[in-house]
Amino acid sequence: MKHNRRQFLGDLAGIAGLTMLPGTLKAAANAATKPNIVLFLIDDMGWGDLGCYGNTFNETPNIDRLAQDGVRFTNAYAGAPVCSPSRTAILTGKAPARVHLTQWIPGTIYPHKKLIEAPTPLHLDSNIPTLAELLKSAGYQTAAIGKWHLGGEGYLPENFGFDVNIAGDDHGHPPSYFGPFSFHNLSGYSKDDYLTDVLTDRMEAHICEVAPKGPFFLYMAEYSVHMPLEAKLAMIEKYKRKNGGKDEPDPVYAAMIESADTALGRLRAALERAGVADNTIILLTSDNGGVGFQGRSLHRISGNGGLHGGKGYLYEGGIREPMLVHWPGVTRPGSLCTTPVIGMDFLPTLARAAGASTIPLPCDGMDISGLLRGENTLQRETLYWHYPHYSDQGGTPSGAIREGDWKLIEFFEDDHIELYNLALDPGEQYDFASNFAPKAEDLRAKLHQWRRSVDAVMPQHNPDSNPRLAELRQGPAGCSWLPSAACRED
Ligand SMILES: [Ca+2]
Repeated sequence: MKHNRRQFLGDLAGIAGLTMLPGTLKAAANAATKPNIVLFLIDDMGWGDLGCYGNTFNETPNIDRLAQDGVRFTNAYAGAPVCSPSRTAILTGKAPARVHLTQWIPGTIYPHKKLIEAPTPLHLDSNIPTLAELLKSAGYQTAAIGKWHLGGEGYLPENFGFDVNIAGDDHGHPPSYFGPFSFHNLSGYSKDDYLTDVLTDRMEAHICEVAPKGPFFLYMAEYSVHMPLEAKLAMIEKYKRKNGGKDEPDPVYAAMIESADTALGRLRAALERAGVADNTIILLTSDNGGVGFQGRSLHRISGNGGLHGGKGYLYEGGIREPMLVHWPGVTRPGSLCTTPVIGMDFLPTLARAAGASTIPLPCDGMDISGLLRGENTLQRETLYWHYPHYSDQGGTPSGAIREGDWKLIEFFEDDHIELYNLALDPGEQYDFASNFAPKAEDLRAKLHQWRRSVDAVMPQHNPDSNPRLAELRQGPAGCSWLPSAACRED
């Protein structure tokens, strides 16, 4: 197999484009020096939804304090514009295109769109080593709390290297944020219990249990702030008063973000109480851009900080993410990093921090610990995305490349391209494809070459294409014709 787990465990390989990790092999011998690692993932949160990213309505004091204590990235990207492939990028260090998991699981079928989408697997490939397995082999206690969305029975977090799994299964979102709940290893509770708070309770108990025993890796994957929009009433009322009763900014969305912020605050307090705050890396980000408009909603949910598009698009609003890293003794308080980074970078970076002896190859990410130290040493010219799918938010099959300040998006339905300069035009309002045709063609050629190199699967011509029926959707097995909220799991 190309990505054999056993091979990986015995393999002495380097990080893609880099070499081995000499110092960290020695550090591996001394577990006491290993930092704890918390990957705090908020679902579907837009680039501009946090106070530290310029939002003046949402209240995020704890996340803002994390930014003050660590480094804030302004050009951090998700590996994909929707959940499952973005999480694949984070947990495997591989581009979603390479492992052919490019759509949220299980996806939606559009029988009459212009293109037939690339096939979507129903779970992450068991042969692909994960960050959890890597850290476990480096002596870490591993836990996943919250959303998984990379498969159901047989493909749960415990099947991919996590010792503990609380609430992680095939749910792409909760049926409701209020109890009773029916997740894997999290059920019961009452209608007065709010999911974000319940997960935080479990997180606190978990930290209390594992912190004294040795290094730990916690994949804290909030279900919030994904649909359905549901928050605690008192908090909603606070934001309604704040915006004078208007629909925008959305008071429920703001309340959901505040609950996620409170969870981050409680995480840091729990680390303090356990005496490990000074030896714990916290990396906070989201898996894809915020939802602009959902269903028949006439008001905007996330503005994505003024970026174009949102979840389900390869425009910046769909893939550029808030990202904060606090690594005591490494990151400089209140620092800023403008270098582009991407979800696949987390695995090699955190593996190196943990003193892992091997990095499974091929790896599409790079170790960004130099950037965390404030050194602009990353040798990387290009970032790539491949989304051969239709999204429920309106995105169409497309691919993208960023090189320096230039970004090209190729739309597969008609092969047209759009070229943007993100330094001059971060909102992607001015398409320069015809003005800078040689540049556009150069980037298109690089994008095609990259797709060949990772064996990316392309969508195909649809003989049943019918513009009049194009919006008809068919759910996966068990679902009837959409729209049906019960079938929407992205
Ligand atoms: Ca998501």
